[in-house]
Amino acid sequence: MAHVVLILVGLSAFSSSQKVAKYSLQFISTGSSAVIFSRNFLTHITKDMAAEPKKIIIDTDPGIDDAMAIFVALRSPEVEVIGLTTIFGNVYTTLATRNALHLLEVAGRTGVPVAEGSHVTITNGTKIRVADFVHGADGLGNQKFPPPKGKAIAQSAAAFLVEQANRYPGKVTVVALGPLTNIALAIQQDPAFVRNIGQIVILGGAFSLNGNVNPAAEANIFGDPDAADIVFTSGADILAIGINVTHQIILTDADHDKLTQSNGKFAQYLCKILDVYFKYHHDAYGIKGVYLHDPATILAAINPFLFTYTEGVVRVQISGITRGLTVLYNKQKKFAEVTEWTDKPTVKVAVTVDAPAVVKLIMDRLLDS
Ligand SMILES: [Ca+2]
Repeated sequence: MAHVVLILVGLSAFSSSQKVAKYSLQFISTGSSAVIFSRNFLTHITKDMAAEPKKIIIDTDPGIDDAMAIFVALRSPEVEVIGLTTIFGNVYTTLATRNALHLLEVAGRTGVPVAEGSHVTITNGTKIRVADFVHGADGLGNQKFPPPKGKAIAQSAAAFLVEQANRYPGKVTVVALGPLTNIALAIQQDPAFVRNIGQIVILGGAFSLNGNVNPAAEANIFGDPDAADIVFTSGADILAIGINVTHQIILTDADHDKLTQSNGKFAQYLCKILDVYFKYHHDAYGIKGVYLHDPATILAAINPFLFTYTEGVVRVQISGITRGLTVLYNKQKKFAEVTEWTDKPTVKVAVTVDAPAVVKLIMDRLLDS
């Protein structure tokens, strides 16, 4: 019952805008008692929707679905991409930087700065896991694209994140599409970062289901679990989009056909690189389609109402066979003992998604280019 009261209080914070009213109805229709919003959260969102384009920095390890995500962001009038920061994950960091520069050249958006991120984990670990078997050895479907003409800026990713958060306090959203090393470094370098950054939208975690690296862990969290635990417990305003929702968001063979038939430059480019990604999903999951992890997370930054959320404390296992496991404490039980979750800040974790709406938006924006 307490949850229902919270929702109604939250809805009273909406303006009379029709756009917002539509989202409200969609939200109510989920009927999930697990969905908890605070008044502040909803006020924050409605304020953002009415404002000018939201400034976003995409922290990325391109990556085939990263490429889609970057293109969707660049085609979305609701956001202004003010920079890309790079990280290891799908590929090593050097290649991630090269691919980020390349994708901006493909998009004709070379004015967007690229800041190179860490080559090692937050604990200086040099044994990096890369997912070249998912995205191809070059991260972009083994297409042997020519090297980009542009270069990364001199600033590190973490320094760039800190600088932009200071320049536009409360106005910058970081969309983190790879391991969280750069974000954790920004938090360590500037204690004010968690207050100055508007929101951190994270693609990461497997909440209440198996991971995609192993049964425990999702790939981005597994890439640097120590960094992920720092970020989740930092007190920043965090939305986490885990594979428990992104595995419902599938680009099908039929959608692929539509991209193939499109004259749009992004659609044509993506058709070149998608084959490797389709083959991996067919072999690994037995599905005829691909999961849209990264582009869906961009849409969560643009319109959080495409998802519903629960709120709680997330801790990350940093050792042992469950290294990279994300465990959400939903605050329903009051434990007698002090736990590793006690008194830690809460984050919002996606629990449901309007998958058809998300796929349609991604397709519309990729086809219309
Ligand atoms: Ca990624």
